[in-house]
Amino acid sequence: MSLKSVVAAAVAAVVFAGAAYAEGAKIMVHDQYARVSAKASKSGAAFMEIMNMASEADQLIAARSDVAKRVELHTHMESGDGIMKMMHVEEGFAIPAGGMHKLQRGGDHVMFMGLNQSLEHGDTVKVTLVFQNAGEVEIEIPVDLERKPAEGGHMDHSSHSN
Ligand SMILES: [Cu+2]
Repeated sequence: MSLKSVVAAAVAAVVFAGAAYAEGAKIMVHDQYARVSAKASKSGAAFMEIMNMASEADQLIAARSDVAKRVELHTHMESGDGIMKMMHVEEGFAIPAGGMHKLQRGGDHVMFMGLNQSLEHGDTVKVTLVFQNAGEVEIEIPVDLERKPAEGGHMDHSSHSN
Protein backbone atom coordinates (compact mmCIF):
# COMPACT_ATOMS: atom_id res chain seq x y z
CA MET A 1 0.00 0.00 0.00
CA SER A 2 1.45 3.37 -0.96
CA LEU A 3 1.49 6.20 1.53
CA LYS A 4 -1.14 8.00 -0.54
CA SER A 5 -3.61 5.12 -0.33
CA VAL A 6 -2.94 4.74 3.40
CA VAL A 7 -3.90 8.38 3.88
CA ALA A 8 -6.98 7.92 1.69
CA ALA A 9 -7.99 4.86 3.68
CA ALA A 10 -7.49 6.75 6.94
CA VAL A 11 -9.69 9.62 5.71
CA ALA A 12 -12.35 7.15 4.59
CA ALA A 13 -12.22 5.46 7.99
CA VAL A 14 -12.67 8.78 9.78
CA VAL A 15 -15.62 9.73 7.57
CA PHE A 16 -17.20 6.33 8.08
CA ALA A 17 -16.62 6.45 11.83
CA GLY A 18 -18.24 9.88 11.91
CA ALA A 19 -21.32 8.60 10.13
CA ALA A 20 -21.50 5.53 12.36
CA TYR A 21 -21.22 7.71 15.41
CA ALA A 22 -24.04 9.99 14.25
CA GLU A 23 -26.11 6.89 13.55
CA GLY A 24 -25.39 5.41 16.96
CA ALA A 25 -26.03 8.63 18.83
CA LYS A 26 -29.67 8.99 17.85
CA ILE A 27 -30.68 7.68 21.21
CA MET A 28 -29.02 8.90 24.37
CA VAL A 29 -29.81 7.57 27.81
CA HIS A 30 -29.11 9.68 30.90
CA ASP A 31 -29.45 9.37 34.62
CA GLN A 32 -30.29 5.68 34.59
CA TYR A 33 -30.57 3.67 37.77
CA ALA A 34 -32.11 0.40 38.89
CA ARG A 35 -33.54 -0.59 42.21
CA VAL A 36 -35.39 -3.22 44.17
CA SER A 37 -37.96 -2.21 46.74
CA ALA A 38 -36.66 -4.65 49.33
CA LYS A 39 -33.71 -6.98 49.80
CA ALA A 40 -34.32 -10.41 48.26
CA SER A 41 -37.04 -8.97 46.00
CA LYS A 42 -37.90 -11.18 43.09
CA SER A 43 -38.44 -8.15 40.90
CA GLY A 44 -36.83 -4.80 40.29
CA ALA A 45 -37.18 -1.78 38.08
CA ALA A 46 -35.04 0.64 36.10
CA PHE A 47 -35.55 4.34 35.46
CA MET A 48 -33.85 6.72 33.04
CA GLU A 49 -34.17 9.65 30.68
CA ILE A 50 -34.23 8.65 27.03
CA MET A 51 -33.36 11.33 24.50
CA ASN A 52 -34.15 10.95 20.82
CA MET A 53 -31.75 13.04 18.72
CA ALA A 54 -33.32 11.91 15.44
CA SER A 55 -35.69 13.97 13.32
CA GLU A 56 -38.30 11.20 13.53
CA ALA A 57 -40.22 9.99 16.53
CA ASP A 58 -39.08 6.66 17.89
CA GLN A 59 -40.59 4.03 20.13
CA LEU A 60 -39.01 1.96 22.85
CA ILE A 61 -40.65 -1.37 22.10
CA ALA A 62 -38.78 -3.85 24.30
CA ALA A 63 -36.00 -4.32 26.79
CA ARG A 64 -33.86 -7.37 27.47
CA SER A 65 -31.46 -8.36 30.19
CA ASP A 66 -29.88 -11.50 31.59
CA VAL A 67 -30.56 -10.22 35.07
CA ALA A 68 -34.18 -11.42 35.04
CA LYS A 69 -36.29 -14.11 33.48
CA ARG A 70 -38.60 -11.50 31.98
CA VAL A 71 -38.09 -7.84 31.24
CA GLU A 72 -41.18 -5.80 30.45
CA LEU A 73 -42.07 -2.18 29.83
CA HIS A 74 -44.46 -1.08 32.53
CA THR A 75 -46.36 1.97 33.58
CA HIS A 76 -48.46 2.96 36.56
CA MET A 77 -52.10 3.77 36.03
CA GLU A 78 -54.74 4.89 38.41
CA SER A 79 -57.33 2.16 38.43
CA GLY A 80 -60.22 4.50 39.21
CA ASP A 81 -60.35 3.92 42.96
CA GLY A 82 -57.31 6.06 43.62
CA ILE A 83 -54.96 3.08 43.70
CA MET A 84 -51.98 3.08 41.36
CA LYS A 85 -51.48 -0.19 39.54
CA MET A 86 -48.61 -1.43 37.41
CA MET A 87 -49.45 -2.36 33.87
CA HIS A 88 -47.51 -4.01 31.07
CA VAL A 89 -47.37 -1.61 28.10
CA GLU A 90 -47.23 -3.84 25.01
CA GLU A 91 -46.66 -1.05 22.51
CA GLY A 92 -43.91 0.55 24.57
CA PHE A 93 -43.11 4.21 25.02
CA ALA A 94 -43.00 6.92 22.37
CA ILE A 95 -40.00 9.22 22.32
CA PRO A 96 -40.73 12.36 20.32
CA ALA A 97 -38.34 13.56 17.60
CA GLY A 98 -35.69 15.71 19.21
CA GLY A 99 -37.39 15.09 22.53
CA MET A 100 -37.11 13.17 25.74
CA HIS A 101 -39.12 10.56 27.57
CA LYS A 102 -38.58 10.00 31.23
CA LEU A 103 -38.93 6.66 32.95
CA GLN A 104 -39.48 7.45 36.59
CA ARG A 105 -40.92 6.12 39.81
CA GLY A 106 -44.69 6.08 39.77
CA GLY A 107 -44.66 6.23 35.96
CA ASP A 108 -43.13 4.36 33.05
CA HIS A 109 -40.33 1.95 33.90
CA VAL A 110 -38.38 -1.09 32.79
CA MET A 111 -39.48 -4.02 34.94
CA PHE A 112 -37.29 -6.98 35.85
CA MET A 113 -39.46 -9.96 36.73
CA GLY A 114 -37.95 -13.06 38.25
CA LEU A 115 -34.49 -11.76 39.10
CA ASN A 116 -31.70 -14.25 38.52
CA GLN A 117 -29.56 -12.53 41.12
CA SER A 118 -30.10 -10.13 43.97
CA LEU A 119 -29.47 -6.50 43.06
CA GLU A 120 -27.01 -4.96 45.47
CA HIS A 121 -26.29 -1.28 45.74
CA GLY A 122 -23.40 -0.49 43.40
CA ASP A 123 -24.00 -3.45 41.09
CA THR A 124 -24.29 -2.81 37.37
CA VAL A 125 -27.08 -4.27 35.26
CA LYS A 126 -26.63 -4.65 31.51
CA VAL A 127 -29.79 -3.94 29.58
CA THR A 128 -30.53 -3.86 25.86
CA LEU A 129 -33.19 -1.37 24.88
CA VAL A 130 -34.93 -2.09 21.58
CA PHE A 131 -36.18 0.87 19.57
CA GLN A 132 -38.40 0.73 16.51
CA ASN A 133 -36.07 2.97 14.47
CA ALA A 134 -32.78 3.13 16.31
CA GLY A 135 -32.64 -0.61 16.90
CA GLU A 136 -30.80 -2.06 19.85
CA VAL A 137 -29.06 0.19 22.34
CA GLU A 138 -27.03 -1.43 25.08
CA ILE A 139 -26.71 0.42 28.35
CA GLU A 140 -25.28 -0.23 31.77
CA ILE A 141 -27.51 0.67 34.67
CA PRO A 142 -26.08 1.14 38.16
CA VAL A 143 -28.10 -0.26 41.01
CA ASP A 144 -28.91 2.65 43.30
CA LEU A 145 -30.87 1.72 46.39
CA GLU A 146 -30.45 5.11 48.00
CA ARG A 147 -32.13 7.16 45.30
CA LYS A 148 -35.24 8.98 46.45
CA PRO A 149 -38.24 9.15 44.15
CA ALA A 150 -39.10 12.18 42.02
CA GLU A 151 -36.14 14.34 42.88
CA GLY A 152 -36.05 15.74 39.38
CA GLY A 153 -32.81 14.00 38.56
CA HIS A 154 -30.22 16.58 39.51
CA MET A 155 -31.96 18.26 42.41
CA ASP A 156 -30.29 16.27 45.14
CA HIS A 157 -29.97 19.35 47.30
CA SER A 158 -33.57 20.45 47.08
CA SER A 159 -35.63 21.38 50.08
CA HIS A 160 -37.21 17.93 50.37
CA SER A 161 -36.99 16.57 53.85
CA ASN A 162 -36.65 13.00 52.51
CU1 LIG B 1 -43.48 -2.73 36.88
